[in-house]
Amino acid sequence: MNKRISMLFTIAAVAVIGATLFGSTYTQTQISGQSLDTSKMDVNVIEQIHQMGGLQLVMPEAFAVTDCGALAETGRKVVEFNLTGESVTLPIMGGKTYNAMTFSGEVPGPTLRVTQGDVVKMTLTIPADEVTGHGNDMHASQMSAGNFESVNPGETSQYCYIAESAGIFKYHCSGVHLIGMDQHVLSGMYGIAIVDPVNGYKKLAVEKTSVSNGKVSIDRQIYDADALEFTLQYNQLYLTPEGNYDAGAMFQHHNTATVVNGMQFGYVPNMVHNLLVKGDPGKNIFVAQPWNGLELKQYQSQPLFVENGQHVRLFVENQGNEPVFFHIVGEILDRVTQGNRVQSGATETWMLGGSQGMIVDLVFDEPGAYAAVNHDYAAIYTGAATVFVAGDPFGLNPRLVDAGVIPAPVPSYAYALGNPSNAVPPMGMNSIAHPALNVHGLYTDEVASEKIANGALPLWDIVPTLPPIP
Ligand SMILES: [Cu+2]
Repeated sequence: MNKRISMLFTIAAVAVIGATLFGSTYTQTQISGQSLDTSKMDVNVIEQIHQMGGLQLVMPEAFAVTDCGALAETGRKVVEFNLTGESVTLPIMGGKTYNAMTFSGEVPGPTLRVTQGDVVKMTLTIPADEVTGHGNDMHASQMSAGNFESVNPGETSQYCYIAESAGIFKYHCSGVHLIGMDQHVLSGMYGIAIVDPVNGYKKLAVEKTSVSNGKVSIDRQIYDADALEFTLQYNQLYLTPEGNYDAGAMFQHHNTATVVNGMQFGYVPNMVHNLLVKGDPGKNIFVAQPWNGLELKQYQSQPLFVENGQHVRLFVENQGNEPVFFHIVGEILDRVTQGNRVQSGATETWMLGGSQGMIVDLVFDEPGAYAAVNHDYAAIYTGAATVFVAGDPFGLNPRLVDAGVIPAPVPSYAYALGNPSNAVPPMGMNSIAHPALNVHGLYTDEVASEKIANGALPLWDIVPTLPPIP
């Protein structure tokens, strides 16, 4: 049986099962897909259709066209997105490791960033020594599932699509003949595509109030569309004590960890921040600091640094099986966008179901440390707490200047320590460049070396060379 026929057989089988289960809902004609009975149709309507030139089956362009050659000649920008499928061993909290499956050695996989209307040329390569086949389904595409085929070790596969809709979209391991998609995705084979709106992002309006002669009035503050951007991807791990995927735990929704960008508590302070703030690397300034120590290299936790009064844009995706109740302790989400439609403003919490994303725009007004959480206590305590530090809440500027770490006071610690490389998406049309990036993320040493070659700071090498902080 060839591939296409076997797929049609599968669809027919599903239809028959559906008909059996739902009895009267399906007629035999619907199941077998036989011709319309025109004798029962309105004759005038048929005549009208005839006069209009007849019915024609029209498919949206992005759905119909997957021919990379044809799409390359449409005059659209073609963006190549190359991934490899690799099983690797990566650390988990508590000093253990687990058997991860990755796109290109990273969890989450590399972030794709394009502009609405671009052609994405997606190429998946599976190394010959990889233990299993993999696939790739990008939710930013609109193509028949038949295009997402399993790619075997030693093979390369490609598909093309037009990114027609703006927003944040999941991609994940998936293939028509791929068994164990749940294992692959929940072991790390997921990522996002950001599709910037063709006309750019909108300015951000934040409502404040002012008082004059005892009367309160609205004082609307407008921020430019350009923003400092981060990505936060939520997921769970379902592991046996040996670090293998536990399907039984998954089916019972008994996760063993909640991860943000692949790690539990990956964005909290570490010993360097302890030293800066408390003068002692051993005195923790956050309740849980599991990735604490220069020897952890790229896995050492790193907070996210922003300026006060700065437009911040977060691309948030729920990659997992459990809902995410996204909330930032001490802040209000100034704007929530899904697709490119604004869903809410001035919101305390916004919920994401599985495989759902959003863009959160906000401004941190006051200096301080703010925890972005999944406001489900089980998720918070198992890893879904991410620390943003806005401005200079610890008064470190004079000490950092005295030590020669920075030449003059800075509006955020990112100027001294950088922001974690795996939380920062590629630059888009309204991105503010981060002052610096540090090498941080759940990825292999090979990937870490690539990040260093591209200018990200290996803090584990740099920090010991800094003059002592007075
Ligand atoms: Cu896979």
